[in-house]
Amino acid sequence: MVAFFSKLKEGLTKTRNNFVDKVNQLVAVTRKIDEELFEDLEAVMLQADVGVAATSRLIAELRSEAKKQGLNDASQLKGLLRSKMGDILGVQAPLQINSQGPTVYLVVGVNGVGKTTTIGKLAYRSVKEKKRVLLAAGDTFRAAAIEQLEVWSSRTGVDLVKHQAGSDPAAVVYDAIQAAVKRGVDLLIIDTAGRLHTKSNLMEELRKIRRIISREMPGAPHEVLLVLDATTGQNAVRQAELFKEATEVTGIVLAKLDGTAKGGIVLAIKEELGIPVKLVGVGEGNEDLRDFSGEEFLAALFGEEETG
Ligand SMILES: Nc1nc2c(ncn2[C@@H]2O[C@H](COP(=O)(O)OP(=O)(O)OP(=O)(O)O)[C@@H](O)[C@H]2O)c(=O)[nH]1
Ligand SMILES: [Mg+2]
Repeated sequence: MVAFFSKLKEGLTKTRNNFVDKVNQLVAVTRKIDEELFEDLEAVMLQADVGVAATSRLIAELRSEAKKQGLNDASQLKGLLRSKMGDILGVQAPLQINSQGPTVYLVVGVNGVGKTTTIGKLAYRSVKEKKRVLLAAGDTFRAAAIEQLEVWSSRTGVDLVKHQAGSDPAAVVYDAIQAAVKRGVDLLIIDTAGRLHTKSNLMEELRKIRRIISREMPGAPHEVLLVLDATTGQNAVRQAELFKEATEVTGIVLAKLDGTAKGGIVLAIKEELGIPVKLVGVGEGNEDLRDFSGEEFLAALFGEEETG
């Protein structure tokens, strides 16, 4: 537990320098709360990838709250900002679980964002929770992709459904669903090839995969998890928009939160897309994945101690 928080805190150092430290500097040198201060705060948030929508909302709320509470010392704005950020991030959104049979998660995203690694870490965690897990190598595009999932499968001791490289991913998914039901597993996690959100034929393939899952198991997939790379900033929001159009994305996995200067993206995603961030990744190790908690994120970002 402590290890994860330390990693998150350490990983958000660049975002802290780029965001929280600048806010601190602003409120320290400016004693008075005035328009110029709000403009400066706005600029800091925008360049920290908080995004236009979340930034506008935060500034408007700071402005009206400062007035309402009759604040006049700029240093009082910092606590207010943290609490308003907490309101945007909201309460934790747990992963959906199917109590009637196997739970199915479909994992999607652009190339290299961390899909396969997320699946490996999720498999590791689920095995630790005594769940029976099955993986599906739905990325048939490259032989190396299947091998990479095989490594995770043997590392975590879970079975893998795979076909040859170059085969139809929909056929792998079909087999995997049958196997999941027949073997009575608790969780089936389906990997998919990285695809550019702008390539419509690849997005159509995703729709096909999803149709097959729902046809073979009504109610599934129970989560469509879109993995985003936290180091990409605003482009991640655009990716999410297009994936959301192509297929119902139910949750975001924000990978690579270790070492990003653009951690403000968490706020942009929540405010602009309304899709909950469900998991965060802070590295390539087994234990480097956790359910997203807005409170934990803010504590790490603001450089506080673990809350508990
Ligand atoms: N630092 C860090 N690296 C990560 C994290 N997640 C994944 N990676 C690394 O990012 C690279 C890509 O990860 P993959 O899991 O292969 O990404 P992918 O989305 O499956 O990639 P494609 O299948 O090629 O589209 C690998 O080198 C991973 O080890 C993370 O949370 N933190
Ligand atoms: Mg992959």
